[in-house]
Amino acid sequence: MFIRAVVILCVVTVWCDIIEEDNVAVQEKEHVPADSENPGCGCNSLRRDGGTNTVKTHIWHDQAAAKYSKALKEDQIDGGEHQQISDVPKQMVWIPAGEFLMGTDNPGIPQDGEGPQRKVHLDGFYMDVFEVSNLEFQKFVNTTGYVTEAEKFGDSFVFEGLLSEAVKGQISQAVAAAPWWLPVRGADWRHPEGPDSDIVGRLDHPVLHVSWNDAVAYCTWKGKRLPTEAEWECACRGGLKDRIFPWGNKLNPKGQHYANLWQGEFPNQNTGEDGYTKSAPVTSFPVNGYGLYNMVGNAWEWTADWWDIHHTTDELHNPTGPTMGNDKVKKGGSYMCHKSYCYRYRCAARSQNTPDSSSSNLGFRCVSQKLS
Ligand SMILES: *[C@@H]1O[C@H](CO)[C@@H](O)[C@H](O)[C@H]1NC(C)=O
Ligand SMILES: [Ca+2]
Ligand SMILES: [Ca+2]
Repeated sequence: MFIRAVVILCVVTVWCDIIEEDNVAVQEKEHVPADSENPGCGCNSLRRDGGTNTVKTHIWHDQAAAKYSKALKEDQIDGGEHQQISDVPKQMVWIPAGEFLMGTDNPGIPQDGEGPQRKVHLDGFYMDVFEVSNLEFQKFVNTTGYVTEAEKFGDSFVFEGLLSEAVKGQISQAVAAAPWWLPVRGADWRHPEGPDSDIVGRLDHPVLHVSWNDAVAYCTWKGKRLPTEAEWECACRGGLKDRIFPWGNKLNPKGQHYANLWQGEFPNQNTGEDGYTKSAPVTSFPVNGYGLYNMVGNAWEWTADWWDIHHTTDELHNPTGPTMGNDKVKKGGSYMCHKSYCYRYRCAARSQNTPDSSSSNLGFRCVSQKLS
């Protein structure tokens, strides 16, 4: 999957940390909840019954990749819609090659393996400016007939607060560690809050209820791939060095909201002070230094890497994470994240799910070495 075509598009090397904030040297003095206070959002406990056979997953993923690569090639010959790359430049931005500091020595959630901070070198790459939207995913499904894993399994995890009483009444099983997550029959990307919901009026919102395998199939079809965790985090930092958020160290500079998060008391009260109590259009909120939207908040984003909490401090070049594992790394947090429960809307923060998992706050975006 990780074909790294060496494309020397950028002769001058621009370092990831080239942009420095002048006067934000002091780390933000915010209350960081102790581990005991921070049971987590439970969004890492969402896994399908019977766990995951990673070997099987690999085969599935390779097949999917082959299938959609083929579709892409055929489409190129036919001059298919997604090959109209005239609108691609504004959909992707170039993240320049360079080095950056990955992770943090001041972890918000140490047990997630946010530290230690380590120097990582990356080749340049293009990244989708937006989370993949329902509209983009609909184009993919319309063209290929792709069926997501949530549709195959017949269910997906939905945050209880989003469900109608009718749907809630039919569900008995919940996630032990996080009772606000309910497995909902008929929940999928077209029905984000279960069978009585739809995406009408939300085509510009991030596609949700997509598994890691689904995300890989989509990116492959687009001639792209999922970002490695290192690429995602470098992009999240937007050229800033050693900052908490994509825009700096203050959560709400000048009282403004920079991301779609949770305000109020989780999980019972969401005031929607930032304008949204669930997902927001992928075009919402200010961009970071690289011109990327919603790197933290809105939808969690899958990365290519397997999950592990132990990291070497050796300087690495284009790290791709562990060679195997049970869970894939997701980054950025979501509209459900609140400091009291899920202080994961930080570039160094991370969480994990099995590659077949899907939920009402998990999406993705793709990267590529070149634009075509
Ligand atoms: C996908 O197909 C449906 C049903 O034909 C149609 O309503 C929708 O507009 C199509 N979406 C895209 C993005 O082409
Ligand atoms: Ca919100
Ligand atoms: Ca996001």
